[in-house]
Amino acid sequence: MVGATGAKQSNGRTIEHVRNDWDRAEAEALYALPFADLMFQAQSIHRTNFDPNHVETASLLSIKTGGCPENCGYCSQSAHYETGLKSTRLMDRADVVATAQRARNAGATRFCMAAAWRNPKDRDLDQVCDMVSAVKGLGMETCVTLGMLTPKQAARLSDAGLDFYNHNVDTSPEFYDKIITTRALQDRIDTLAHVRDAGVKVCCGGIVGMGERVEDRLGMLVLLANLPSHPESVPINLWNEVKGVPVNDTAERPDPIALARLIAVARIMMPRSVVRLSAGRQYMTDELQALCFLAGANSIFIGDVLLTTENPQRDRDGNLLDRLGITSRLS
Ligand code: SAM
Ligand code: DTB
Ligand code: SF4
Repeated sequence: MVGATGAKQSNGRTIEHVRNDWDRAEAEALYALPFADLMFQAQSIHRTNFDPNHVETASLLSIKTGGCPENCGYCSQSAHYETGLKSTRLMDRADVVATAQRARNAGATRFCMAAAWRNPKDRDLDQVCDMVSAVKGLGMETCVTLGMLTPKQAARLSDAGLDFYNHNVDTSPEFYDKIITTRALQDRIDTLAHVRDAGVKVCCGGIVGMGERVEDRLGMLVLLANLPSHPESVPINLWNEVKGVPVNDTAERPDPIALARLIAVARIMMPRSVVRLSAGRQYMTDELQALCFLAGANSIFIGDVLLTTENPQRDRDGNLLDRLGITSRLS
């Protein structure tokens, strides 16, 4: 059977071996399975490793917005494009903590702080470390995404108690330089290694809907699944439309079934990773989100905004999860 990576236990459950040697042909064969077979395999693996009726809730805050020197062709915050976004300085710690507290009260278990930097300056990192310690003190999981890090910077964040570092590969190695040319994919992979070495958990995924081929989406999953350790969190973002950026010229939203297939393949290839249905949920119907949860997605961002773009309203999310009998901190 295509994708059979585990052995049957006496209770009928499958023990999944976490593999880091996936090849493209295997990913393509999984993706091409009849839909029911693919979903069954993904759901079986999902319930072996997770409570299938629970979804994690994370909240985002842009702690330093805009003016970024990188040229990521999808991003509202790049200084290379006229997106109409107002740049800001690094927020004060007290404002960050107050926002985290509101997010916690609204049902978030993880708070992710993002800065539009190519890499943090050591002075800025001191302030971010203080924010991390304070948010952790609220009893929330912490995540930051600050661009590229040196090993020393990663160690400082670890010492501050950081739980997760988000740093995405964004797309396949082949499509990468159609989207970003100011840094190489290898730079991103090096930062991920520094984060791992510092003992911080990795949040790493990418974006679909920028004009990439299905092969690129699968190539991205192969890249993620073949990292030395699977990222603990894998955010799959659907490109959130931003005016003025180059991706507008190529963007094409995947058909809903293609998106559910992709989530299922991610679940099968990275059986123990939390897969987050990240940006772009506001373009998805309730039915598509339900299919993605069945396929193995088990995390979402909550809150009316992500960093600079829209996210579904809390009531819509709460209502959807209730109707699906999915538990979360939202209800
Ligand atoms: N500057 C840091 C970096 O690039 O690592 C952190 C912030 S950046 C906004 C985090 C990730 O959000 C990007 O790597 C990208 O995958 C995703 N992202 C950014 N803009 C997006 C958009 N318009 N739609 C979907 N995902 C987006
Ligand atoms: C991730 O993969 N998605 C989040 C988080 N990591 C930092 C960011 C989504 C950003 C969507 C575009 C915006 O709001 O600016
Ligand atoms: Fe800068 Fe991150 Fe946006 Fe790229 S994705 S332009 S690095 S803020």
